[in-house]
Parts: sequence; C-alpha cells; structure tokens
Amino acid sequence: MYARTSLMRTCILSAVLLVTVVTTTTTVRAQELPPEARVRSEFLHAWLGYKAFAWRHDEFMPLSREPKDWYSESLFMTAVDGFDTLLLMGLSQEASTTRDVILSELSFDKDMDVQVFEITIRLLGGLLSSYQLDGSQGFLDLAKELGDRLLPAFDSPTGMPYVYVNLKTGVTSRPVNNPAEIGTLMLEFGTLSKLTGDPVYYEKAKRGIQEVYRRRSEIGLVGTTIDVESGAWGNTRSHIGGRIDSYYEYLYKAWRLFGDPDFKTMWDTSIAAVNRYVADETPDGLWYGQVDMASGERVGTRFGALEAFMPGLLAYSGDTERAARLMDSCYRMWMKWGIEPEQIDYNTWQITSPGYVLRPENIESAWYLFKITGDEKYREMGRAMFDSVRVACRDFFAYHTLADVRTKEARDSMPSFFLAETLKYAYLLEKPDLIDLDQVVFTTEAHPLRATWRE
Ligand code: DMJ
Repeated sequence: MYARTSLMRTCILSAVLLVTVVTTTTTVRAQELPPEARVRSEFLHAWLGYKAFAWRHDEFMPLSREPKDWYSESLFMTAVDGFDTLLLMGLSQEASTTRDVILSELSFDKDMDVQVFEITIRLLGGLLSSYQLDGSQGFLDLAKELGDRLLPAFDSPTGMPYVYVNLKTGVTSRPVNNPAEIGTLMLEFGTLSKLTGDPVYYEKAKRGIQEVYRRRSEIGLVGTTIDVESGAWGNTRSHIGGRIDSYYEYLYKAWRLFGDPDFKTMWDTSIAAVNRYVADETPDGLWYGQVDMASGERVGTRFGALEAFMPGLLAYSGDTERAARLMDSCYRMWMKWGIEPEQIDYNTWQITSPGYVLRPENIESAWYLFKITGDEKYREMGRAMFDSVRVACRDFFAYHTLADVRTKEARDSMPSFFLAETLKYAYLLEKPDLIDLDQVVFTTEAHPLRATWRE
C-alpha cells in the first residue's frame, strides 16, 4: 500500500515537473506563437494542471493542488466538459487518453442526488457534442444512460423538473426550481431524442419549458423561482441574470437547432417583453435590470458577469443594433476594474458582488458579435478581456478564480466551464471559420451541436 502511494506521488511529481517545463517553455515562447496557438497553450496549461493533480476527479483546486468532487463520487466533470475543446483545438493525443478514460471508466450507476441542470449542461451536453465530433458510439451510449437516469426528474404534477434527482433510485428532491434550470435542458434532451430516435427526452424537456412559458405574467415576463408541484411563482423578480438567463437562450437556440416553430413563437413573445420592461435605457447606455414580473415596475439596477451573455444572444437572433450597445456596456463593466466583477449596480457603478469565477459570457458575446458582424473591434475586445484573465488568474499550475476583482485576491477553484467555454470562445475568436453558425448551435456550456438529423 505504502509502495503504491509513494509510486503515485512520484508519478504526480514527474507530471507536475513536465507541466512546469511545458508551460514555462510555452510562456517564454508565447509571444512568438500565432494567436490561436497562444490560446491553445493556455488551455494546455490549465488542462495539464488538472491532469497532474485532479485526473478522474470533477475539478482541480489550483492553490491547494487538490482534486475536488461535487458529490460523494466523481463524475469526471472537467474531463467530459473539456473534451470537445481538446478536439476543436486539435489536441489529439490528449483527446485520445481522455476518450479512453471516459469511455472505459465513467459510470452513472451511483447512489447520489445530483443537480439536473448542472449535470445536463456539463455532462449530457459534453457527451453529445463529443459523440458528434469524435464519432465514438460509447459517448452516445453514456449520454443515453445519463438521460434515462435524469428522466424521473420530470415526474412532477406540472411536468416541470425537480432540481435534484438520485441517479440510482430516481428519487427527486427540491421542488422550488427556476426558469433557467427548467428550460436549459431542451437542447441536450432534444438532441438525445434526435440521435437515439426515442422522442421521450424531447417531449419531457419541451413540456417543462412550455409550462414555465405558460405561467408568464400578463405582460409576458417570468419570475425567478417557481414551485414545480403547485406551479406557483415564489420570487417574482424578472431579469436576465442567474436563474432566468439561459431560459431565454434556449427558447431561441431550440428554434435554431430543431426548427420547431413553437420555440420561435415563445422566443418572439418573450424577448419583446424583456426588451420592453427589463431593458433599461440610461444616460450611461443600455442595461438590463430587475422588474416585477406582474407590473413591470423597476425594482433593481443590477447587472453582472452572467447577464453578459445577452449581447451574444441578441446578435445571434438578429438584433445587432441592441447587441452592439449592450456589448459596449459589458465591455466598460469589464474594463473599469481590469476584469469584470460578478455584479454591479449600473446606476451607481458600485460593485455588489466582487468575485470573478472565470466566467465566459462576456468573451462569448464578443465572439458572437465578431462572428456575426465581422467587425474586428469585437475580436480586439475579446482578446483584451482574455489577456486580463491571463494576467490576473494564471498561476503556476493552472488558473484560479478571484475573490475580489479590485484586489485580485486568488480563490482556490477552477470551474470546468473555464475549459469548456471561456478558453473555447477565446480560441474561436482566433479561428472564427472553425464554426459555421448555420450548421452548429452552442449549448449554454459551449458544447457545439449539429442538427445532423436535418441534413
Ligand atoms: C455555465 O455553467 C453556463 O454558461 C451557465 O449557463 C451559466 N453559468 C456558467 C458560466 O458562467
């Protein structure tokens, strides 16, 4: 036993040494590399840190150099979430090792209550895009197994899913859910239906999102929390931030991916209401704050890193004029402190939540605007934002989050979406032709899905 532990340590230390040598070398040479290779080497830096200290675990804690699992056992979160970025970046050797580990060792037969939304966007979405990009049947088999284990979540009186489901027993818990966690299952469950030929996943996810939409207020807005058993709203604040954000994103993207006109209708009605009531035209530019869902009365002027997905979605759905104005606000929010805080009050420019957790949304929006308008200024914005992440969050072994963007105090975490999303969009800014937006729809976790069933 002692010999094995000591051997493992030696292996880890050798790997770390290798990481250090590789990343130091790549840093020294970074300025000589073409821009896309520079982003790729940053991805490798983060990935190899994860591999050296947290391989087969959900996440890497870069300061303590320890692995972290979300639940009692690992679901290989970072490996699955980051796999399609490896493929898109052409890192085939890393992809090959990762594919082998996922396909031979990942199991969902675990007696654990898991958060349906997070598991869907990171794992189900990751497995589906991996299947489409890589072609290994094992990814689709795992996706189907996971989809089947998540399905009991929809067994509520309203058809809206519970927040948690047990992967082994199917027992559900936490009936107070929200539009984002209910709606942001559609692309993944819908794609699973299209690829397996079994309509059940599409139907359950569509019913869930429709039940939220059906309960919108008379002026067309949804609230922050909803009880999936009674169908009653709890928190009635309406906004585009956390707990609502990707509900809107999936109304539009489901239309793009599946061509189902019901989604187009729901999107058109919803975005009109959001632009009428939630948007806030201030002397300082365009923002989206908080309003009461029934009256439309303004109850808050908060905006932050999560809301920064909206310029991208507006541009993608054709409203480039509004997208450009909101992107300008988002970029100013980023640059005021050299990196964006989690949330500010846009009336006073006071920070209301000071951290930065390596979120992608602002860079993602810059990518959509660059891709759609072709205006180089957006690529420059994305580059500047990513550069500041590199300066403030890169450490010896990987990347860390920030406790406060003013002090740049480090926090011991590297969420899997940094590899799945932030680095992917930074890379796509340098390789815009890699993706054809008429063929591919990105999930909220930046997993590219293709409507192969429509080709
Ligand atoms: C990701 O998991 C997804 O983008 C989600 O929709 C919002 N939060 C994180 C990134 O910030």
